[in-house]
Amino acid sequence: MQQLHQRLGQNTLTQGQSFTQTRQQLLRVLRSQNAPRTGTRQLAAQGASDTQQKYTLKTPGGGTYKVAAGEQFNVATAGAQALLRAGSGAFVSDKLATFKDRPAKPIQLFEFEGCPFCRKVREACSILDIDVEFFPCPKDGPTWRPQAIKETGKSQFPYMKDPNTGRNMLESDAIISYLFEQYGDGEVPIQFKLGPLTTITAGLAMLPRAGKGTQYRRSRLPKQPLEVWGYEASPYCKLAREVLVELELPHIYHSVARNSPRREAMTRKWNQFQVPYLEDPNTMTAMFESNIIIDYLNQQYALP
Ligand SMILES: N[C@@H](CCC(=O)N[C@@H](CS)C(=O)NCC(=O)O)C(=O)O
Repeated sequence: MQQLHQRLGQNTLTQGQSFTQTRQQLLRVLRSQNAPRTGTRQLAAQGASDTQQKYTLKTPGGGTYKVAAGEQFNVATAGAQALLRAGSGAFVSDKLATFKDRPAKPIQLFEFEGCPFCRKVREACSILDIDVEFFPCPKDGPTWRPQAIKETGKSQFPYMKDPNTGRNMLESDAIISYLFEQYGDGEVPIQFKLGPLTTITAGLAMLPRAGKGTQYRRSRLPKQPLEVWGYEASPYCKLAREVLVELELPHIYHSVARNSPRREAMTRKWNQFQVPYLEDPNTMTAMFESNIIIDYLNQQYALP
């Protein structure tokens, strides 16, 4: 939007102006300049130019729900996890519109994919529709795991830090309560309140993937965190995240579960919605498709 204003040589974007007001104003300016009639769809495409100008898209995407050749087993086992957790983390909260406080900065999580306690917290973040900066702590990982242990004095995960409030916490249930208190309406959804059943289902959910996303593989770290769009219940996102974790790659995870209002902004990037989607600001490469993302991460960051 800002870019469009600059292109028009105007500075009409005033503080407090809604997107709709701004869009209508832009449409008026474009029309008054005898520009061809520009609809919402075209404006959305112009908004996408920011990502499209910066990043080279490695894959066109467009393969929503298609399973890549040879990936049937991986997708089925990753999907079984979501079933065992009854789809928790597939949808944002139906009360999302009433949640007032959104975190200005992503919360930070030190955790690993194969940990059931960590999974519960990731589900909560998808439901709350909040971004997370992940510092993966696979077993034997030489970077973030020792940092977390140094800060907490314990080898225990998940470990959460909220740069918005300064709160640092261990214990998944305490973290989930805090997150719903701070960024929800204070009410923790039922699937997190079933005591041992919550832990057992989260634990069982890990079994089909047989420890994937748990053990460190030698890697070189990127200068800047990678950026990923996805949500916890998606099997395709899970497969990509397993590799991010095994290679200890710090990444900002933009949660876009079903019904997330933030899907619109993601769609504007390349005029389509599909997750997982990766942007690597270190190589200025962007890509869709879990198997392409996995190959890219291994080629770019895994060491022999
Ligand atoms: N009560 C804790 C349990 C956390 C826990 O046991 N996490 C395991 C991983 S699933 C752990 O930290 N293991 C030690 C390690 O990985 O070094 C919670 O709910 O957060």
